[in-house]
Amino acid sequence: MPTSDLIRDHAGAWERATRHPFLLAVRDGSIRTGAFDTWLVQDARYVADLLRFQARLLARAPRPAQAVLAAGAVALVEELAWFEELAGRRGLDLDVPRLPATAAYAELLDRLDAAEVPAALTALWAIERVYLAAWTAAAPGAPEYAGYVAHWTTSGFAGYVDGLAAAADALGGRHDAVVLEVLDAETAFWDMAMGDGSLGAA
Ligand code: HMH
Repeated sequence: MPTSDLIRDHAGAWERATRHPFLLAVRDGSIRTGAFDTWLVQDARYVADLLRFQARLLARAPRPAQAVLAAGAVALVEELAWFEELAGRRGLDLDVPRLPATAAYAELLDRLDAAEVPAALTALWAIERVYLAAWTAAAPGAPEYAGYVAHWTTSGFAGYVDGLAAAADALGGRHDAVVLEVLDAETAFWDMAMGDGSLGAA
């Protein structure tokens, strides 16, 4: 299967994006509140960008890929509502500019928007597969973060990722270059959160 080959053949890039110090610090509780909040606010921006990309991909997807992409788009809308609720609870302003890694990732999504459907769908699979693996590496998480970690490691989410893999594999091709770009963008996103304490340290 092309998607499983992409995990096997790029193990180092997957490792960098999923065993990141940010995630290990969420697991052991040493993450600064400011770093976590920076990540959360930037991820809310990112999910809005991802929804736009995914809706466009749905519009041009072949018939068998429609159901999984449509369900995923609904889940992203729900994720945005969840971020709004979290931001209210944590006293965070979501209306902030994108930091450089978020802007660079948005630019990558724009390029994927112009890519052929098999490459774009494989990239979307990588986006979600790496995210599931990343939060799984943080599990169960320190007590104050366990709820977040659980939210991003549900069996429903894992099933969605499997559905994307099946849809991508059905279209064929390997698409190594876009997958490696996604993995680098993910690593840079975690780096960004750890590098910015501007929202206030714990
Ligand atoms: C940075 N990658 C990032 N954020 C997310 N929410 C996902 C992937 C999955 O939706």
